[in-house]
Amino acid sequence: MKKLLLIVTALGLIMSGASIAHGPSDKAKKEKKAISSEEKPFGREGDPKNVSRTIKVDMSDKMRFTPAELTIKPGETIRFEVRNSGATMHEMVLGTMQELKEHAEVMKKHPGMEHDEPYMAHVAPGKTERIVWQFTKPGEFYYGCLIPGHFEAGMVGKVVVRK
Ligand SMILES: [Cu+2]
Repeated sequence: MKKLLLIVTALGLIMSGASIAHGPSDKAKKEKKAISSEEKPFGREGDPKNVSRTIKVDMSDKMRFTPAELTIKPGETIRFEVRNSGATMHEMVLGTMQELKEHAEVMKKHPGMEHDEPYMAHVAPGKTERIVWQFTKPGEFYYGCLIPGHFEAGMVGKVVVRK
């Protein structure tokens, strides 16, 4: 009798768990995570299921990215594992040189500005964040840290996309 009660209780738990999993909050979460189809000059948000390779990038208080130059084939989806080995905040923002320069100007005027896009990672000291990006077209693109003063100090790297 005691055993049966346990089974019934366990079943109840499983069923309530299942109903939570299909609730609206879960659906909303999934929608938020949907991969953006927006095509930028330097590519588009990548699907984590189609990652071609992982590239580790380190950011330091010397205002440098390591590595500072990458060669990628058109169509490759890259998972960037972006580590901040410094003691201050850094970020990796992908873009064209013009976009990064414009963005850096905006950041200077609004240092506390909050922004989040699939082509950027804000990384706290000692932490690692990820970007999954597909480079769809050949060209020369860049990644910069747009925290005021960092880009100007040379915190920028180059991505060459070519066959
Ligand atoms: Cu920085």
